Amino acid sequence: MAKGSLSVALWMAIAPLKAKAQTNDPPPSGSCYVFSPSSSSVVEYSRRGMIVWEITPTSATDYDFTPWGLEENFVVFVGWTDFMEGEDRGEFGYSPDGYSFYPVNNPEWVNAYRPKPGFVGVLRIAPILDDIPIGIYSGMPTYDDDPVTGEPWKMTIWEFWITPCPSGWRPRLDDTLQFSAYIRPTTDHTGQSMESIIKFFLTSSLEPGYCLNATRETGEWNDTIGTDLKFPDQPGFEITGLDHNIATTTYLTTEATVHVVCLDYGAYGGIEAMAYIAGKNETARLEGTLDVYMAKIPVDNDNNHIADSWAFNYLGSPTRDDDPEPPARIQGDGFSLYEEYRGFIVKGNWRELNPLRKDVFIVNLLDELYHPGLGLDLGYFPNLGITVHLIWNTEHRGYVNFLHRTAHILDQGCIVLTEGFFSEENMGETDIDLPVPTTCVIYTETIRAMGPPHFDRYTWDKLDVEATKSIIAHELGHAIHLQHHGTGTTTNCVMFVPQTVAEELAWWLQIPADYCDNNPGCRYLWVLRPP
Ligand SMILES: [Ca+2]
Ligand SMILES: [Ca+2]
Ligand SMILES: [Ca+2]
Ligand SMILES: [Zn+2]
Ligand SMILES: [Zn+2]
Repeated sequence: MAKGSLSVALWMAIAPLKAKAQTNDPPPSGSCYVFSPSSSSVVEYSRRGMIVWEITPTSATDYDFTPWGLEENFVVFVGWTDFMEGEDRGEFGYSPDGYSFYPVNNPEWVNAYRPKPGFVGVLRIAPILDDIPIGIYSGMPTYDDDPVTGEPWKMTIWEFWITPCPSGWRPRLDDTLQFSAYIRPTTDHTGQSMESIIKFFLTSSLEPGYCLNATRETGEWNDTIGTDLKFPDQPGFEITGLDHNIATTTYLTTEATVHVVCLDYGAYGGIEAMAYIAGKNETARLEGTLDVYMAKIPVDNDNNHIADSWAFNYLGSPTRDDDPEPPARIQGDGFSLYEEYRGFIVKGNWRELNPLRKDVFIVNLLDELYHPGLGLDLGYFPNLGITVHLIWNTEHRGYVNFLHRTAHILDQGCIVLTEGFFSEENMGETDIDLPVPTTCVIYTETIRAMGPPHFDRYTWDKLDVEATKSIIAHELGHAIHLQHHGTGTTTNCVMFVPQTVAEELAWWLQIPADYCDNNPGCRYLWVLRPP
């Protein structure tokens, strides 16, 4: 009985204490600090990245009642939480050095936290604590508290980014682009707004004019003398810089969208954004990257100043000039890859060229000014298959790519085809050849005077037109380095020159309407540029 009464007495002694413990005990308490592996100070603000955070628990305590009074219990870590769920949840583990990271089974071994690389926001990290319900000094059982979540460490994982240039965009005169910069989260872990002045900076190419043969000089901010990318005046921004290259928000904000105007068909450059975040000036990352701090305009990952979306960007070097078609003695047409991309104004409309095809520029005064409607066109010259761009006389300065700067390899001349009326000696005359500016003069009155049946310098016989077309092809042939050939060579060629009266009669009976394929083979002997 004595033994039993002792038990009862003990039970009597514990029971009220236990009841009291249930109402008055503090739960286990504890927290943690978060350190950056690269510094010895705790972290409150950090930029998004692949960082392993070091966690150091604070001392954790619990007090519960034993028959000898309030007494400390041991507290253990039974887990960790970042208060996130599913996909967003980071990992707790062990890191010996702050960089490598290992998962662990025992929450007591945790000293590191690895967030999801994309996480941006207010981060909270806390241990989950439980007591060992035995008094440290007495060894007596105590109230067994439920596990509790400790006081979380709070910090702000921020990011500041700028949106990219649309990937399919290529530069065009007066196009407008939009770029947005964002600071996130908008409110930090202390409840303060993350807003800042946001400043955008443009860097830009400085091509003269807006393509290789045209400019707009108005004295206005958007003429095409200066840089090729500029900030127009726009609400919400102060625009500064000699080249309109700085745009500063006029108010504090966590996001801003700025407009950029393109003033050149070959424009290239980039845009950066800066803001004051957590006590420092910071540069925006390109959206979706960790190590790019500029949005290129246009998208140009191979750095050839040509939009990667351009069909011929794959040809690579901006100075490349080896247009293969149609075949000739020397490949290329004198226009670099970048120049073919930047393009020309042709009769008032912009066009880009094809770097796989040889291009030539001609002003055809003979047909368009002197003899419209006669069907002279370019005579039989188109048979060579060269891509001809017929421009106005105002669209060249002798040279056609005269407004050049980037990736220029050659000043390429324009051919002017014009009327000379009458000459005692020639039906046509060409002063020099490309790439020098070249004039081809056709003496149509001389041709008409020689052509049957009327032999009249003021009337156009059918044969006069055919002969003129042949002479046009002959002179344009000279302009691209073709030479005469005579007796013993292919006679049915526009470059064939009769040496005898018989050959001359034969010429008028069958006026050559093409270039020869062999002997000597004028079709392949021309060149548009020096080697
Ligand atoms: Ca490119
Ligand atoms: Ca070319
Ligand atoms: Ca070409
Ligand atoms: Zn000749
Ligand atoms: Zn020939």
